[in-house]
Amino acid sequence: MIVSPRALLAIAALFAAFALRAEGSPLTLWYEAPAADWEREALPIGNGALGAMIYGGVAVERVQFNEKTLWTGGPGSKEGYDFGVPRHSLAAAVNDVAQAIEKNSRLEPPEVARRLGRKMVGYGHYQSFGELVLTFASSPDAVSNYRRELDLNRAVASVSYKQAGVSYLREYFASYPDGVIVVRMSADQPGRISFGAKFAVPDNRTITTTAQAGRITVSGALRDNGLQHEAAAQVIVRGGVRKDRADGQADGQVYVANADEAVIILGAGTNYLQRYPDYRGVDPHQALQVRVDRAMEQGAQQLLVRHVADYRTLFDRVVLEIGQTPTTLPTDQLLAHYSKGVANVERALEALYFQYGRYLLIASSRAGSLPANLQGVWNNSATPPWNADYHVNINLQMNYWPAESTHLAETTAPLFDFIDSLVEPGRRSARQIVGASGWTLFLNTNVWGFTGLIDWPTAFWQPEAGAWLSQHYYEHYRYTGDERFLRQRAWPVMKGAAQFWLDALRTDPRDGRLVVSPSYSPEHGPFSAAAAMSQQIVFDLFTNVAEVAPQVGEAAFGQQVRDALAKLDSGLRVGSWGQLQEWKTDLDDRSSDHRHASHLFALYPGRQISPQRTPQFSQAARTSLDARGDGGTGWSKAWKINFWARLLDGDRAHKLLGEQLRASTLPNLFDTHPPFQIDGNFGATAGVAEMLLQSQHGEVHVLPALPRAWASGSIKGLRARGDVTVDIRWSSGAADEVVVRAGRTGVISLRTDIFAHEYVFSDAASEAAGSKQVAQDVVLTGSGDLRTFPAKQGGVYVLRRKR
Ligand code: FUC
Repeated sequence: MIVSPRALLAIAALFAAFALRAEGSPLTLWYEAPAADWEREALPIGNGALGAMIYGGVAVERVQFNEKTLWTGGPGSKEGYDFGVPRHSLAAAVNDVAQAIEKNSRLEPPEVARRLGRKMVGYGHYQSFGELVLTFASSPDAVSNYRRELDLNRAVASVSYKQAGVSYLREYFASYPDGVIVVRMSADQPGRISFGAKFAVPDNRTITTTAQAGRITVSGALRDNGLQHEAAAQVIVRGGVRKDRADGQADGQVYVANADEAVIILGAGTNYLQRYPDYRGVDPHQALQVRVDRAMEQGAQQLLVRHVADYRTLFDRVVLEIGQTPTTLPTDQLLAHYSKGVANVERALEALYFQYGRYLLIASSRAGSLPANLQGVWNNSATPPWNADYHVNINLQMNYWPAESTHLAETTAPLFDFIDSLVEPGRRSARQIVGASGWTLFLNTNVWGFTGLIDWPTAFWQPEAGAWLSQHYYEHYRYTGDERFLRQRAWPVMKGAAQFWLDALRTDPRDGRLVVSPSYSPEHGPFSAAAAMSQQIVFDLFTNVAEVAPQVGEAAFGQQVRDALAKLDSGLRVGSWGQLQEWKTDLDDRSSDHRHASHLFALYPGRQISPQRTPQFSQAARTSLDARGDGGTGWSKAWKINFWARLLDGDRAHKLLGEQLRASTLPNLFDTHPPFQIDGNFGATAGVAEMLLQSQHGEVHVLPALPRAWASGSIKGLRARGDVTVDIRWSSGAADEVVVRAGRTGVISLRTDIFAHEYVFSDAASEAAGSKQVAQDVVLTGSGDLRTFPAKQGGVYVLRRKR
C-alpha cells in the first residue's frame, strides 16, 4: 500500500482530534477491573455490521470482533443444504396430522416431530471473526486508578490506568458512517506506547496473513461453505517506531515501540450477499481495503466526530429521568446493590438499563447489514447457543419491540430487508410444507433463507411466524405514517402472509370456526387445533390487512380477509379457573410456571385485549399471568413487563423489571436466558416505554402504567402511532405536562388524567417560532380523560396541569 501525502496529513489530524472524555456522565457502564469473562464482563461496541467486545486487559488486550455475515452452513456447506424444505410435498402428511388431531383432539409433540420434523442439515452457526490481540511491553509495576467504561452518550468504550507514574488511556468505538472499529492508545507522557498487534483467528477457515505498511490483513475462506472472509487492521503511530515484523518474530504482526500515540483502524467483511438462493457476492478484499484507506484519510476529528454525531442523532432523541442521580458505584456493584432499598441506586440502574437497550439496538442494527440476531452482533464462539440465529417464535420479534416506541425507527431497516429476503424461500416452504400459497417460515431462520422445518418436538412447528413478522411492517407504518413504505414494502409482505393463512386455515368441525391446525403453543402442551396464540396471531394479521387494504387499492382482497376474519376463531376464551385459555380446550395447568405465556399475544404485542375494551379477557390475562408467576428466563420477564404495562399495572411491570435486573442480568448488563441472549435487553427497554406511553388503540395514552417507584420524573421523545412524538413531565404519580409534536396533519386523541383537573392546552408552535402572538388555544373535544384535537404537521401542542 502506498500512503499518499494527503493520507499522511490526515494521519497527523487523527491524533489532534480525540477530545478529552466527557466527565461524570451518568449514562456510563464502568468497572474497576479488566473483564475476565466474555459473556459476563466484556463491553460491547458495534455499528450494526461490525461488533466488538472489549476486555480492557493491561498487559494483553483482546478486541474480539464480529461481522454479521460470517456464517457457516447454507449453500455450499459440506453437510449439504436445502433450506429445511423437503423436495416432496409434505402437505399430505400435515393434513394427516390435522386429521389425527381432529379425531383424538390432541397429538404429542414427539409424534408430530416424527411425522413432520426434519433433521437440521447445513444450517450453520454465526461465527466469531477473531480477535485483535494487543500485547503491551510488560512492566512489573502495579497498576492503579484502573477504570473500564462504556459511555452510552457517545458510544465510546475506554480503559484508563496508571502504571509507573504514567497515565494510559485507550478508547474504542465502532463507526457506522465510516464502517470501521477504531482503537486509540495514548499516554500523558511521550514515548510510552509499545505493543505488538496481531490477529487470532479461529481454525475453522483457511488463513493467509500479511503485514505491510502497518496494515495486517487476514483473509481466506470458511472450510464449511467456502465463504470468503477478510479483516484488516491498520496501525498508525505518532512518534516511536512501527515495524511490520520484529526481529525473530512471526510474520503478520505489527510492532510499535515508544510511540506517543497509536491508532488502529479495524475493518472486516465477507462475500455474503443477501440474495436467495446462492447468497454470494463479490470478494470482500477491494471494498474492505478501500474502507480502511478512507477511514485513515478521514483523520480522527472526522472519524470520532462523524461517529458521535451519527450515534447521537439516534440516541439523544429520548431522555428518561426517574429520579436517578449519579452514584459512586461501579456498574457491577450497582447491579449487586439493586433491591437493597436505596432508591437512587435502583433508579440509576433502571434508567441506565433502559438506555442500554437503545444503545444495543443502535450498535447491532443499522441499515445495510443483517438484523440483530440472538446475540445482537456479538459472538465469540464457532458454535454459539442456538447458532446465534434468528428464532421467530418470540426472539427476533422482541429484538425490535423498542425500535419504534423509543424513537429508533431507522434500526428496523435491516429487519425489513431480511424479512423481504425470506419471502421467496418462504413461498417454497408454504407450498412444499403446507400446500398453501403466500409465504411463511417456522421456528427459526439463518442468513441463508432457511424457512423450513427442524425436528425439535416442543418448538419446531410455528407456521405463524410469517404473520407475526408482518406485524412489524404494519407497526412501522402506524408509527411513521409512511405511505410509500406501506405500499412498496409492507403490503406485499402482509398480503403474502395473509394468502398463506387464507389457504392454510381449516374449518373446525366442533363449531365451524376457522382454525390453525396442527397448532402448537410454544413450547409446551400437546399439538391441537386452535392454540390461542396461533389464532391471535392470525387474527392480528387479518385485522391489519383488512384495515389497510382499501388504502392500497386492494379492497377486494381486504373483503376476502374480512370474511375470513368473521369466521376465525378469535383465540380468546376464559377457562375454568378464570384464566385466559392457552388452548381451545381447557387444558391449562394452574401450577405451570412455563416461561412462555404466548397465549397473551393478544395483549402484547397484539391489541386484541385491553382493559378498556375487553375487560373480561383482560382480567383473564391477569389471572393467567398471576398463575405463571414473576419468574422465567430473561426474555420471558421482559415480555411480562410489557404484559403488565398493557394491563395498566405499573407496579407489577416495575416488579418484573426488578426481577429481570436481579436474576437475569449479567455484570455487563447483558440479558441472560441463561446464556446471554439479547432479546431480554430489548424487551425490557420496550416495556419501560410501554409503561410511560401507549398508542395501540388510536389514542395517545399518557403514563398508562406509572409505578409508584417513579413518582416524579420526565421522558422526552417517545413515539406514538400516528407519527407523534411525546414528552411528559410528572410529579406525585400524575402528569403535569404533555408536549405532543405532530409529524403530520390529522386528528390526535390524548388520554391523560390532566383533563380531570384544571389545565391549559395550547399550540406552542407560534411561541417557539418567536412570534409575539399569544399562543392560540386549540379546540379540544371529548370528555373524561380522553380528548381529541386537530393537529397540523409540525405543530407542537402543550397540555399543562394548573397546580
Ligand atoms: C425460544 C425460547 C427459548 C430460547 C430460544 C432461543 O425457542 O423458547 O427459551 O429463547 O428461543
